[in-house]
Amino acid sequence: MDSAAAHSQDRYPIRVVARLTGIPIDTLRAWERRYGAVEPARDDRGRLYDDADLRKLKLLRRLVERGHAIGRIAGMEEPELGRLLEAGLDPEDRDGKADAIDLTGLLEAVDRYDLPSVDRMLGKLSAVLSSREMVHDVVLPFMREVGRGWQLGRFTVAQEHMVSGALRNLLGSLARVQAPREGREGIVFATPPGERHELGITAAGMLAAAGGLGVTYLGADLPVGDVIEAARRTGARAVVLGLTRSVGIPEAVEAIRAIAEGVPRGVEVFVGGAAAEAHPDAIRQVGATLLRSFDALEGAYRTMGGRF
Ligand code: B12
Repeated sequence: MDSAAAHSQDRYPIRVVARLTGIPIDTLRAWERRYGAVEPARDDRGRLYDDADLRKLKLLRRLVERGHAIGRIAGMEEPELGRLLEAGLDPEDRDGKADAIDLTGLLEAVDRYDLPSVDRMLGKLSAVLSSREMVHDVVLPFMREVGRGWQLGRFTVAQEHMVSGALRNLLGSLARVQAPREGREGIVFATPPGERHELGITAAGMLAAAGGLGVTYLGADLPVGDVIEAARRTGARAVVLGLTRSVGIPEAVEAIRAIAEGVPRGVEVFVGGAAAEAHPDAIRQVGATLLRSFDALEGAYRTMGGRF
């Protein structure tokens, strides 16, 4: 038997397919169950995929990264998927814009402190939406609703923390599935000392992952030296900071100055969030770049090789 024929007999269990395609096991199962993306053979130990399945899954993954909805493309054959990939994606054609996603189920699960359901619903949505749609159409509106609920007394701080944790998990899985492609450097995400509003940088990290950029997510309220050290040790291309609270602005601006001065030459420091928007001159004077919106953030990511 020649080696091509031998290879065509190869069969891979789901954990190997997850590793080879970069698609998490839960997502693979969801793509199969709901959309019949592939129909692997089975033996008594579970699913067995062949090379054609692998090729199709890799194509699907790349198309989803570029903004196609899995529900629309899962049924296509390999040549059609290949043509779609070559054609690129007209942003106007992106799915998911027309229908607002109903967040009622998610918010009710938060009401019940039902973290497994929150995780499950977010997981299901991320299986069918592109990562970018996930951020714009689910995560940001969900964050806003939870924020509003907290202010109105519907949710406690504990419920808000529960949601923050679930979103950090989601960021982790997006960063894993959208592993950076060659030539694209990483970005460090943090908030300066004293700033505990983290959700803006969580969303910013998700968008970076969606664009195929590397994500080093440090979280909120970090010592300046730690941010600089992380940027240095990871060879980061940029640092993205969030600034929401308008209390303690002089200290926060000093922290941003120290980060901008302390990171290796060429590493750009971006700052977004309500308090940053309210102090554009201060941000500029300390050598950082203000991002007024997530669109501006995506523009910055594009200059670093991010694809949307
Ligand atoms: C959730 C929340 C918290 C949570 C934060 C949890 C977490 N893990 O992040 C907790 C409970 C910790 C918290 C604590 C406090 N909070 Co609070 N909090 C909020 C709340 C309800 C939502 C904020 C949020 O994350 N929204 C989701 C994000 C994505 O939306 P956003 O903040 O509107 O940001 C938009 C843009 O600015 C942009 N953006 C934001 N960040 C970034 C980053 C980048 C890079 C980019 C590009 C864009 C961007 O994205 C959004 C676009 O839609 C707001 C009120 C509100 N409804 O906004 C108050 C609010 C921000 N908090 C406030 C206050 C006062 C506090 C406390 C002092 C309360 C207290 N007494 O303890 C502490 C301070 C803690 C600290 N030291 O930082 C005030 C701030 C007032 C001010 N101007 O300073 C607010 C506005 C409430 C209010 N009206 O009084 N808070």
